Amino acid sequence: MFSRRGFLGTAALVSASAIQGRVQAASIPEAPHMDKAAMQPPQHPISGPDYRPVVTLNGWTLPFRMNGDWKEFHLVAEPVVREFAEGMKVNLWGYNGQSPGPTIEAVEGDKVRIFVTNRLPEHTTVHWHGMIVPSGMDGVGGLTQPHVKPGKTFVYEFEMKKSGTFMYHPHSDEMVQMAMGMMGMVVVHPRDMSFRPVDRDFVFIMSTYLIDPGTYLPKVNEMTDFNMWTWNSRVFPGIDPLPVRLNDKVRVRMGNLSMTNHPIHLHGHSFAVTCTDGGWIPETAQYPEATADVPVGAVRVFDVLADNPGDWAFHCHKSHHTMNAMGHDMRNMIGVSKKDLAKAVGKLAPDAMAMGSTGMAMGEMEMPTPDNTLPMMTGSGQFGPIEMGGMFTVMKIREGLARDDYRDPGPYKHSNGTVAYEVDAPATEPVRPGPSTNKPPEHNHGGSMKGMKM
Ligand SMILES: [Cu+2]
Repeated sequence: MFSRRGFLGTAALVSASAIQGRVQAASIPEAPHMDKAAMQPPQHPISGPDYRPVVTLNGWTLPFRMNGDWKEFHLVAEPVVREFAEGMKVNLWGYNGQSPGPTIEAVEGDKVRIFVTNRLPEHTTVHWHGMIVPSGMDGVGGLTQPHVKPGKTFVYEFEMKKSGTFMYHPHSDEMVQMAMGMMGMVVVHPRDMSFRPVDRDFVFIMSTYLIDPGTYLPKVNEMTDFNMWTWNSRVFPGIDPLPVRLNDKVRVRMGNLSMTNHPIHLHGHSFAVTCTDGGWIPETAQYPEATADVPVGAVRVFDVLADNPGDWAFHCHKSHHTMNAMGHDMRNMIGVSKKDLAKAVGKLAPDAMAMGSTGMAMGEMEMPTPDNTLPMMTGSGQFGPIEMGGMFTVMKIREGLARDDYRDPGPYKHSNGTVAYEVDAPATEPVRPGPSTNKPPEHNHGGSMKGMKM
């Protein structure tokens, strides 16, 4: 039964622990900063239960410090310059020097204290997508907390209730701040290390931007018509490959905070989606796939046994998403002869290029582009131009890689007789039915109109 004495006792206890929390929080840990857009080595735990750490494509894991039994992290929201690939830098907003922000890694049951300092010109918050936190720690500006004003630091404190793969992003001027690249991933390892262990664990987040060729700033009001399709704010050939040792069990964790879904396809293997931002999928509910669609505002994680050595394309299957800034209003000119047109245009504009009458393969063409703009399709492999951009990279499965070795092993050495090859003989014309048997019937519009009842 409710008693006044009991109530007072509880209230006193609560405020004592709240005050204690505030005292501890008074000392803000230093904020690590990253100046590179290259995959940093996995960060093995400095205390607490052991786990196999993730690596973030073109990214890093946020170091933490222990304070009593709390893991303390410090995120700094700030303007950053992010290189999308060599030859293109973009002014974004992010965390601790990069966009996306660093991956936050912890273990189920951990108590975490995450300091967020705002060095943006406007207010912000951080929302913990998919995580089970107290309502007041959910980071929805105005609804669950005041917005964090420029120059201020807020603290989020909660327990990592469940393991899995989650995301963080602002819930404060959300459209602008996410369109400027403010996001990151949270990986919570199971406390029981025997739960679905893997040998390699990769993580990345997908975001999209509209950046006019020759400019440096995304157009944040765009909702559908983007031209830069990124994994961790990188595009091919700037996206790190995924080096994997033959027969490794591999986990790939993919978040999507863009405005459309991305069907992500891995060549040469089948896999199962094992986890979403809602939690682990029971084995009885998994099924084999070669493409995993990652919906908007969601996480999909797949586990794959890398038992097929080689260089395996790994990419979004929307073909426009494996292109860089492209002219979407270009006409399809396949089959149109543009020889005369090109001559006429060439006199007026010597830099103009008539293209597309036999397709748009442009791997071997040199095309003038404005500064700070990547070719629409680019990159090369051991056999020639790859003609990709955007959300494309390669899983490189090799024998004998060392456990924590994530360096690019170079192109795959195919064994004799296992590469598609050219046949040195003319191809015979296929037998097609002759014109007499292919004559349109009389009543058809393609035939004579004579005798038709109008
Ligand atoms: Cu896509």
